Amino acid sequence: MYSGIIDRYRVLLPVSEDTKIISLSEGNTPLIALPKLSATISPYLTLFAKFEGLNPTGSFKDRGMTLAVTKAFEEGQQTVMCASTGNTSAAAAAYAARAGMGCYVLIPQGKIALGKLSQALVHGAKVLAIEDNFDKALCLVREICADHPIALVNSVNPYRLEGQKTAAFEIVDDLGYAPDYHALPVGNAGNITAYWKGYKEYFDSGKSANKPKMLGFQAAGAAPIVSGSPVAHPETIATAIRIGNPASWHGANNALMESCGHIDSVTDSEILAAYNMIAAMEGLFAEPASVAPVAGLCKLASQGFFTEPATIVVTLTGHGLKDPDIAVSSANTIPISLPATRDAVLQAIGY
Ligand code: AN7
Repeated sequence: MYSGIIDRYRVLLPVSEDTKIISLSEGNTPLIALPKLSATISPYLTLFAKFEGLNPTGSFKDRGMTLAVTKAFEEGQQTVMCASTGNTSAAAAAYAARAGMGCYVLIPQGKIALGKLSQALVHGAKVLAIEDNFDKALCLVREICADHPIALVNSVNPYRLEGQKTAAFEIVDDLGYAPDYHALPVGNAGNITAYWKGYKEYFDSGKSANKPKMLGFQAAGAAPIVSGSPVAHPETIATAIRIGNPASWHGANNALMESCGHIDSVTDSEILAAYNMIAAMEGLFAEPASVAPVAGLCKLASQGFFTEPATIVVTLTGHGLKDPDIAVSSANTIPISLPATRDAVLQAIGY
């Protein structure tokens, strides 16, 4: 039994035998078959969800954060800092607490989901809400960390991507091969860069015989890579990917080009439809940004993109509980208030 991704993939990661690992037993997330969704989207497709919402802080960020905080601790740093649309701040706060380090997070005021904010607060991070967006927050954090003794733990820190690549290893280890396509949401573009690195490393070392084509999906109001230029005022209900100038833009383009992949955008209403569809049809609750690739596959299938049988893994990057406001406001139903009687309950359920 392994305790976390560094323990499991130690030889493929930049750690030594003496490295003290800061872990919350992240990783080893399930690959869940999506038979009903597959049949609904296209007769050609066999879909699996890599449910990263089941990591300790509820998102894929834990994979990168265990390594970034482990290395910061090893280097003698006492404090970490990040800009975040929410999930990075939750992970940074949790792993910093685990390490006994301080943590500062810069977030766009009013634009992070309640679950994520509560995590940063409960783990004791100092939360600074700026009157601007994520892109500005990241600029500020990069400047400050460059000339202060604070470790930057955004995905511009290469250890973050090294940790995140382990999700690709797990998929190949579970399936026995790489899928034909791998679909995921794109915000700052670190994850698509990291997955591609992971798939390539497994291929190059002979652990898989093939590599997937990478499919990235941005929200239509925050789609700089799709349009080819930065978005000054990104907007989407999927606040996790409300990013106008991705730090790993080059990495994403490289992954798309090398894998012969494709990047596309989906509207907020397409995202909400996918959010409710996967929850109702397959019992999986993922936050809005996470289902952008589900919406994207619906869009591509309806355009005739898939013309032969294909296995596709979709990363569900964050748990639905992260954003309870969206869940309640977008649900097709509301709680029914009743008197506390047997008759009232029976009547309400139609007997
Ligand atoms: C659920 O937390 O950028 O393309 O600051 O939380 O690697 O940025 C979050 C991003 C997808 C996009 N899904 O991944 C942050 C942050 C969820 C996310 C993404 C994020 P990247």
